[in-house]
Amino acid sequence: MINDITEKLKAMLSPKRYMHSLGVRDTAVKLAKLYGTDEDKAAIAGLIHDCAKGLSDELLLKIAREIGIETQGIYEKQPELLHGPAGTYMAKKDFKIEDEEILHSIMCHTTGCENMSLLDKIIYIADYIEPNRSFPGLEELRKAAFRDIDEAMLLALDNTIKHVINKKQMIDIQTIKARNYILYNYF
Ligand code: DGI
Ligand code: FE
Ligand code: FE
Ligand code: FE
Repeated sequence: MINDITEKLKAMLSPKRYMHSLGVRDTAVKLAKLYGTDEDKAAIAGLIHDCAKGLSDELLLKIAREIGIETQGIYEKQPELLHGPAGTYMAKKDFKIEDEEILHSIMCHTTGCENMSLLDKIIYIADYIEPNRSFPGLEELRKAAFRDIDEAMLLALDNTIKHVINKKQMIDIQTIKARNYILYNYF
């Protein structure tokens, strides 16, 4: 099954995005092993998380409305924030994924959300630190990821929020909820 998924993704994504997906898969499996959660789920979620990355803004908005997301506001301006939820929709429809934990981790991989599961955190962090990534502060985040996943979550969310502020973009409510959830429960 995972071979079919991999082949299909390779055909759908740009070579760079495909390599990123393999990186997220491998990093997610390492983190799953370390923190003791299902490695197969981590592999599948890591592999497919960006399956909706190639969709047009129009299609992202259309799918979002179809699954009941209010698109007025931030998503009109930044439809790319919807590639997680749209990815969940495609994972069900095109990749026949039914596992709710996998689907949820794809849904919230860009912003995070409240009550993130261990698998959600693993996919969020693996997406951030996989070997093809490079940005200032990455090494610190990589170390944190293998020491304390919640510390890594806070670092990653803070980094994203700073980045979004510097670009004068809106902060997604889910990003705020994710950060408050981590701070409230783990610090
Ligand atoms: O799809 P990837 O590039 O692998 O990574 P991703 O799905 O984590 O998306 C990262 C992008 O999402 C990054 O450019 C910052 C953006 N992002 C995350 N949270 C927010 C945000 N952008 C805005 N405007 N607001 C947010 O709250
Ligand atoms: Fe993504
Ligand atoms: Fe991410
Ligand atoms: Fe990604």
